[in-house]
Amino acid sequence: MSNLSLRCADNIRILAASMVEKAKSGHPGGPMGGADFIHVLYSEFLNFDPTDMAWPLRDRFFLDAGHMSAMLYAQQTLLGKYYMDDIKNFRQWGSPTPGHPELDVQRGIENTSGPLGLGHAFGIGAAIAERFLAARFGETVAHKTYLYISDGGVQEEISQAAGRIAGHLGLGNIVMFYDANDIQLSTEVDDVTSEDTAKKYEAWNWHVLTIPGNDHDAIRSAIRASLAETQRPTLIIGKTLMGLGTRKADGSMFEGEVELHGQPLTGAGGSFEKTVEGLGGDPSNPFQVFPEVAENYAAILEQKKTAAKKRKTAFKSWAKENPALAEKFAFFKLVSCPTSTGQRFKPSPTTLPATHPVPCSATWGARWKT
Ligand SMILES: Cc1ncc(C[n+]2csc(CCOP(=O)(O)OP(=O)(O)O)c2C)c(N)n1
Ligand SMILES: [Mg+2]
Repeated sequence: MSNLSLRCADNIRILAASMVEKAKSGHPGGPMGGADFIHVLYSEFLNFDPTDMAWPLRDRFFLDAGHMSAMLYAQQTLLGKYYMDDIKNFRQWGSPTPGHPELDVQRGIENTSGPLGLGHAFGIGAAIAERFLAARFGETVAHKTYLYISDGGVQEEISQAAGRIAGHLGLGNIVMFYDANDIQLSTEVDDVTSEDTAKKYEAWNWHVLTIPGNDHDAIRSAIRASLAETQRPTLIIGKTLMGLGTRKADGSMFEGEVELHGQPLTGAGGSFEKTVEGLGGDPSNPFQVFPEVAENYAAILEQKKTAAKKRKTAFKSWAKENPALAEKFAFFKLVSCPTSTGQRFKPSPTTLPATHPVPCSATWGARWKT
C-alpha cells in the first residue's frame, strides 16, 4: 500500500475524529475503520463528474450505516464538496452535515440514512432501476452501484429481503462493502449473533469475498474482482478495525474497542491529541487537508472530469444514432415516482439553503480557507 494512499485515508480518519470531537457527539470508530475503503473506492473506481454531480450515468454510492456520516463528509471534503466550516459544524442545527446524512446529490450524498438496512434496500432498488434502463437503452446508459453496510445493517430484516432479490435477479452491477469490525454499538457481534454472513449471501447467489478491510491493495483487488463479476452481486466482507489509529494519552494504541462506536475519542478513553499526532496531523489545527493529499485529489478530480467527458461524448453519439431511444431516455430521466395523486413530477435539483453554497469546482483549493 502506498504511503500517499495511506496518508489520504489517515486524513479522512483525522477529519472524521475531529468532527465528532468538536461536536462533542457522533461516531468516530466506524469512520476511522472504513476510511481505507472509501478512499480507494472514490479515488480509483467511482465514476462521476465533479462538475455535474447529478449526471444520470454516474456510479452511485449508498451508505447504509448513517451513523458513519463523518466518513462520507470527510471523503466529500477531499473531493471539494464541503467547506471546512461545514464539517466544523458537524451535527449543528441548520448545517449541511447532520449526524445522519440527508439526500444531497450536489454534495455526493445519494441517500438519506440512519435506519440500518434502509441503505441496503435503497441501493438494491437503484441497481434494479439501472438494469431496467440498461435493458431498454443498452449498456451505453449503464453504471455501477456501490453499497456500504455494517454489522447492524446486515442483521436488519429489510436487508434480507433486499439481499435475496438482488441475488435472485443476478444483479452483477452491485458491489457492497461490509465493514465487518466485529463490534456493534455497545457490544461485540459474537455476543448477539452466530450467523455466517458469507454463507448467507452465498445462499442468495451473491459472489462473496473476504479481505483484510484496511489493506488498500486487498481492497483494490476485491473491487476489481467485483467489477469482473457480471452475473451476481458481490459482497466484499472487509475485516476492519474499529477506531483504527486511536491512541491513549500515553501514546499506546486504543483500537478495536466497543467504546469507540458512538462518542468522541476523548470520552471513549482515547486521547484525541495523541491520535491526531499519531496519524500525522496537527492536534492544535486538525481540520486540515495535507498538501500532498490536496494535490492528489486535485489530480483525481481532473481524471474524473476527463473520463466523464469521454462518456458524455459517447452518449451524444449514441443519442444521435438513436434519436427515438434518446428521447425516451430523456423522459425516463426526467420523471420520478408518481405522487399520491397519481401525477408525475419532475424532480428539482436538491434545494440548498443560500447560506450553505456547495463549493464549485472552480474554487477547489480555496474552499478550505475559513
Ligand atoms: C433500524 C435501526 N435500529 C437500530 C439503530 C440504532 N443503531 C445505530 S448504530 C447501531 C449498530 C451499530 O453497529 P455497526 O452497524 O456494526 O456499527 P459500528 O458499531 O461498527 O460503527 C444500531 C443498532 C438504527 N440506527 N437503525
Ligand atoms: Mg460494526
